[in-house]
Amino acid sequence: MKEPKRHTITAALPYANGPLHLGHLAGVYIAADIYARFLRSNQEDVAFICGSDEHGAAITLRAKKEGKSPKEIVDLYHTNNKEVFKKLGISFDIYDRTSSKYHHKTAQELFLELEKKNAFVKKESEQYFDKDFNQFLADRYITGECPKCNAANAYGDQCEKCGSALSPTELINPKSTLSGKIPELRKTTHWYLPLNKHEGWLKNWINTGVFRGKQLHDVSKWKNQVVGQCLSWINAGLQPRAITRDLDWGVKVPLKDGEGKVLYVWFDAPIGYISATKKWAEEKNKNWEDYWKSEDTNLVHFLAKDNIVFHTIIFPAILSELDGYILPKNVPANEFLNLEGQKLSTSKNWAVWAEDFLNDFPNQEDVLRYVLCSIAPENKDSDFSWKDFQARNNNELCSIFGNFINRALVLTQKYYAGVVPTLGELIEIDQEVLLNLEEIHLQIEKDIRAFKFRDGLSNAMKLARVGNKYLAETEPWKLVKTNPERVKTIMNISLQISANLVIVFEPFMPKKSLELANLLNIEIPKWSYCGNQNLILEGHQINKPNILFEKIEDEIIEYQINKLKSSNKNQTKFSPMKDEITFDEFSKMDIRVGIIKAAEKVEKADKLLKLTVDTGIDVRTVVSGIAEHFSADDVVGKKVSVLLNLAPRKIRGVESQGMILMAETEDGELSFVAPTKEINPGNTIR
Ligand code: B3M
Ligand code: ZN
Repeated sequence: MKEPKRHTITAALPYANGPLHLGHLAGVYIAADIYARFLRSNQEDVAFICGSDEHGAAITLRAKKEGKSPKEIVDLYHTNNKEVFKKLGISFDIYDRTSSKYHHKTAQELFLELEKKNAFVKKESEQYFDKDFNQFLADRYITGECPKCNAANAYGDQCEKCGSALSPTELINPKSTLSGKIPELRKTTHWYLPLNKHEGWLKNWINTGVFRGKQLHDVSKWKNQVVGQCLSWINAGLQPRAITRDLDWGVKVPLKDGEGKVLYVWFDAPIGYISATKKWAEEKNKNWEDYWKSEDTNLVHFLAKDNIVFHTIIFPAILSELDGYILPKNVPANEFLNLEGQKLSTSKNWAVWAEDFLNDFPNQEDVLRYVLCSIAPENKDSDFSWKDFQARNNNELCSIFGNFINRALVLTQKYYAGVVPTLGELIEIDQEVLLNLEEIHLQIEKDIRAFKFRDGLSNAMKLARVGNKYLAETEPWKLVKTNPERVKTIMNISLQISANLVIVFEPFMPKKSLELANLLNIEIPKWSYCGNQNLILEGHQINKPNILFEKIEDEIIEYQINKLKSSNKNQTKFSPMKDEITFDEFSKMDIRVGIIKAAEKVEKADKLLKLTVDTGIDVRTVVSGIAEHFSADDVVGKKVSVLLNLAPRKIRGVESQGMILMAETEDGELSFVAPTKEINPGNTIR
């Protein structure tokens, strides 16, 4: 297969229902941007497409919560998110929006084209309806008990606790989120995409890359988890999927009998890629069809794992029914980014918001890009922590990359007033370094083309390391008096490495790359110059040195950690409330004040203490898992609360008769629970 030189790169359209956080960036946008930037640097033809997804329940729910209209919500977040992407250097060719007239028109045209081709089936079904609000309920407007894990408050389309995909009628005890009442089932008619009919070719295409007899892509280049997810959907059997909804916010169904209905958000949103491309092409005087209908165009969708099925099954099914459209060449979906060891959650405010980062760390966007790419959840979930962020900045960007550049620039300034010295005779160490220069960039290119951006970045960093080590080993500052010719060669080579770093870092850290190019007084060279040993000519004047990266102090990091913890809406800090019990159930427990008379460690059990407890009515043995917090001596004489009527249990061969109640902090510290005034053992606690 010949590699095409034209690329349509899409990044999932973020819902315009809230601000962007680090999870979005690490999951989708940084990876997509690196890919797009690399290809542009390699002078390939790129359309990098994104925009706001402005339909669906995500938007209307948010509007309702804030007492605003959906339009007000999408206007606000569309503008904000667009700005944030720009500040982060995400180089979309167009950042469009799906509420635009242009998109509505495109989506309606494609719907009609499909309708004409009989790509849909129309079906009547029963759906939940809220009588008080006189409307059908979108999946997200219905909550109830999850039939799979029994969590309360699962949504009509998904349980957030166990991740199962659901349909509203599966929920146990469904409730309308509008009126809070039990919704009723009513008949309604919708257009369905009969995915069952597409099952065969989809399965074959995903397994082999072959569609209509043509080898479209190399399956071995798809991520395992993406193929795995697709196949598990397909193997479970594809069902017809409704692509219209009874709603008034969205793209209207352009048919008489479609009144009061709109296109399902997951039908119109991917079409948003197409309408955005059309609009961009119009503005740039290009032919949009080159980007969607030409077989030598690479269509690549970047997104997070919860969007895989829409881009590998539903959208391809739609594309396959339309005239001449290509299918995605790859869908390099990422997994999720966690935050400080916990699942990111916008509702619980357990998130680092991109806008906050930009305000708190001015001019350090690229540090964020660097860190998020280094830890990107490419093949499994990964974790962002502030301490790691600091360490990567201080120990990698400052101590290696920054240190090398600074030495190269300062010494050139000092010895030659900033004029690039002549390259003299090369010795082994020079040749080795120059060889590295050539090899590393080829590796980076390979990594990026394989969507292994973490590896690519780590190899770019390797080049900085090579430079840093080269200067540390050759020690030009020691040779300058004794062997000035040798120093010229060393400095020339160091500057060639620096110029190469401009190129290889451009996709990853575009602003730093530009800053470095400015320091070297060069334009950012195209990728094809990578590996070149004569990027900066002898006699060229470079600019005054300036620090490229600054250390981040502990206080700054502490501040961020505290900010995160204090804005967190607690839910994640404490275990969730247990299921309700009756008073009778509670009063079955016999809890009393007791006093610990003696204590000893349980043999071969680090956590256990064997306590002798005077309960007022008897003296008994209780085994307690507190040995990591208290020594035997600490606890003798302590007043405690004891659950007396807990069935005896053998713990490590010792029979425990009851349980000592302990309070536990979120950091796992333990404290006895005891009366605050003198109360004798045997008295009850209720
Ligand atoms: N709006 C993003 C999400 O699920 C969704 C992507 C649409 S891409 C066509 O958060
Ligand atoms: Zn569940």
